[in-house]
Amino acid sequence: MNLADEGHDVLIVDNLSRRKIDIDLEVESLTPITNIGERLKAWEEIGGKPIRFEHMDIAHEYDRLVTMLKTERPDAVVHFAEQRAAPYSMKSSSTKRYTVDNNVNGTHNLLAAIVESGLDIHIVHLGTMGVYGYGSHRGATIPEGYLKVEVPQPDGSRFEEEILHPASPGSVYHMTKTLDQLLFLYYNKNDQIRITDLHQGIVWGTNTEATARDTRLTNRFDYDGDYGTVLNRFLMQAAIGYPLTVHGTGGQTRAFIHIRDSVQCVQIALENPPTKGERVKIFNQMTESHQVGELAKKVAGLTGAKLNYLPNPRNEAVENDLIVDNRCFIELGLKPTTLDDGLLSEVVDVAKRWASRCDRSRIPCVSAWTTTQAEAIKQAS
Ligand code: USQ
Repeated sequence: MNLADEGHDVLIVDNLSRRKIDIDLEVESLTPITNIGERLKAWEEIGGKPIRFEHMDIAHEYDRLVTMLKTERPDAVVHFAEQRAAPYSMKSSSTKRYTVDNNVNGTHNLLAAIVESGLDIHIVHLGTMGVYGYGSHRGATIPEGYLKVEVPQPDGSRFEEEILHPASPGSVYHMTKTLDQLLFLYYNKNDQIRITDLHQGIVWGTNTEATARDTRLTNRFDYDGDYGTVLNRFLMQAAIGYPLTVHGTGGQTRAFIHIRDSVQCVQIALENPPTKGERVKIFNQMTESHQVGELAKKVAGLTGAKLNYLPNPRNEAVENDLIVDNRCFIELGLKPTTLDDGLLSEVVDVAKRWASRCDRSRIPCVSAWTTTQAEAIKQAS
């Protein structure tokens, strides 16, 4: 919607898999989500530039994808077509295999299709901060994708080189995004495909300026243990009087970005494409870092919610540091929306409005990373 507002001709290509996963998991977004046809109609009714829609599974309908690219001849493809939840990806061998099949195939099909089309199409891909991992970086700043290293030579001299930052995924989902990075590296080197990879942090907030224009355009608000992300979950839990579900000690530090900024970043990335032959551009799409336990305390302070420290279902460091370089977006004009009591309260208000739609039994995170974590969750319940 933001891109249509900017005057772009937008075609959505989607297999609507997220809606099917809702049916499988027997849980729905806290906010009611209208079907795609109704959403597009609502957008036009309120004066939005028409957006078209094509139902397609890019991971498995390769020939249709090539034909579509040749017909549409887009300047850019914004690639969001991936299963995006870490807990869902760790639920069972079936969800692990689905996540790898969908995410890796989808990305590779898109790259191969662009080469086959012969067109110069810029890919803007939604990657993740999780590719860098959440171990100790020993106080070092995480660079935007590339790490400067010194390589020792046999004669004792050294040369400097920039390599892709070592990958350290913390879930099968995050692993697929590290695999995407290698696919991009290769196709950029071999075929000079122009690519921007957005290493996004955890999104919080519910509405953007465009989605707030009509209730039929409301965003998803995932609160369940598989798809809900941490800050929105805490805010929603506070809204319904459910003790905040802090995993472990809450010492995990993560990168965050408000949904409005996320939308803004995609636009900035599209407006500043790499040149032909330039290496993959990597932007750290985050505005601030916070410790999960500190966030819980902040939400508790704001709302009076209670904290509940739970056995961590994830196999992750108890505590980590996270200093991130995000100069690329700031230099290109991003004005960060940082954690602000008003915006936090806005999420609580949205959650309160739809509280009756909440299934409290779906709040706990029960997807365990290993049998050790599964055992700990069982013991505690
Ligand atoms: N956590 C809690 N309590 C909860 C939920 C989560 O303490 O109720 C903790 C988790 O154990 C973890 C941290 O909060 O340490 C973040 O969890 P999350 O579910 O908010 O985020 P994550 O699984 O890392 O994934 C989300 C998105 C993913 C995106 C990623 C960006 O689902 O698509 O790539 O954030 S990042 O985390 O920067 O890699």
